[in-house]
Amino acid sequence: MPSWYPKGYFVQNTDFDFFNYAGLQRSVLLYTTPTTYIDDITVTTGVQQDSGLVNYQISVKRGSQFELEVRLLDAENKVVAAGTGTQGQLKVPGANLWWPYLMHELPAYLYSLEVRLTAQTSVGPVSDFYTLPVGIRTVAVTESQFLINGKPFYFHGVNKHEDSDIRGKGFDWPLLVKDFNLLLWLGANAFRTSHYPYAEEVLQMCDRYGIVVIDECPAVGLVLPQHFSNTSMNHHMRVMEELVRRDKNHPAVVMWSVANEPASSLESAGYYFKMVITHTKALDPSRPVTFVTNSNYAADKGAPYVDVICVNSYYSWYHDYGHLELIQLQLGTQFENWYKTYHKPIIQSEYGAETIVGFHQDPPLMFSEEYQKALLEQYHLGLDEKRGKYVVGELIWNFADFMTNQTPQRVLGNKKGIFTRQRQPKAAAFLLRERYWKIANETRYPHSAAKSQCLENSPFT
Ligand code: GCB
Repeated sequence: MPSWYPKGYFVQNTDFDFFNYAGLQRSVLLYTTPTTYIDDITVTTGVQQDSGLVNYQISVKRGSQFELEVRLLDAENKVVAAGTGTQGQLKVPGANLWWPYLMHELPAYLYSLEVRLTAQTSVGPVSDFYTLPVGIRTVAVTESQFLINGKPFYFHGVNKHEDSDIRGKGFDWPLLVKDFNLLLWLGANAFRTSHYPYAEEVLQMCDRYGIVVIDECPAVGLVLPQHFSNTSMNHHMRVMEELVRRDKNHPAVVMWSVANEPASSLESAGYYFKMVITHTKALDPSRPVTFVTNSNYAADKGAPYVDVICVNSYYSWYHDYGHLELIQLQLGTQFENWYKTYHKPIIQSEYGAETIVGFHQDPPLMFSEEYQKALLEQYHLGLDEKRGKYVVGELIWNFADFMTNQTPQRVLGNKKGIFTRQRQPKAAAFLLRERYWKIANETRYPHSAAKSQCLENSPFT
């Protein structure tokens, strides 16, 4: 420590652009179990002709003398299929599928899987019971499409953070309901859990409202060669095991993201991502896997292993300041380079501009609301060129302004939100709203007014 710091002086350094809150951020629940108990349930779903398939696997702890009864109930609480034992397949003729927001009515259709255990133990007979919401849907990726229930799906949504005034990162139901209200208002059908797993209640809301999730693990800031060591890789795999174990049964989760903006052009990143991605696919063969890159397409060593290319770029923000006229060319080149190299669907997983609410400037200058709007407009023109070809999504950075460390680059936090930290709209929110509803109308309900249809059905209006 240089001599201009007091002896023993310590400051924690973080290598990411959000605030490193401390303390308990979520509820802590204590629970008891019977001697023999249901430890875990894994559900995967499929569709065969007009029947839904629900495959279940149940793990029971501390007992060998037990019976399991499994029942699937529809939204009216009617039993539609039943089974026994630790694994099996339930068939639901004429199943109601789980669809993303705007592709079907709200709320999204959920069945309930009831698992009832009875066991003989040394202390006598015991029983255990668990109910799991189940959405029947399929996810698949082709060379140029992301399919949900066999239909091309276009992610039009946001990146978020668990962050707000007063509460910081602490879980807060009213805030969550407000955020969902805004997502539905916006016509957003998806978000990425940048840059860590969110509270389970968030995913439960996504299941209910059909908000599709790219579920990201906390691997943000893998930027130094030593971050790609075997120790780090093994730890990363354990983290993916925890994430998959926790979130595997959420129909809303359609893809795992194993990292955000790692130094994936380093030689060692190739082996590292091959191993982490292969491991994640083995844990959950039912979902595609990605990581979010900002490396050059020709240098990225991890991209060969992902199912979908998720690419971040900040044209006319972190370079070519003010030169909005370059965006379309640069974005088009970015997409073409990635696609010709990998022939995989692409999501623009971040783009945006820092904007201080209430700053106005004509002609648009950086940090003004007009600049954010103009930058988005240029991106949208570039995205529209490739949408329907092989670009399968766009996620704005960021849903709302959020707190960061203090640095000369940040004015009271990161201000790239389309909403303020208090969830008030900037001008860009209205622009994005028009766009998302337009995309929804074009692609989902070509003959009807999705906007009024969906707003009428919204539980929040
Ligand atoms: C990024 C990061 C995100 C930052 C954002 C920004 O690429 O993934 O964590 O907050 O850029 O605003 O610079």
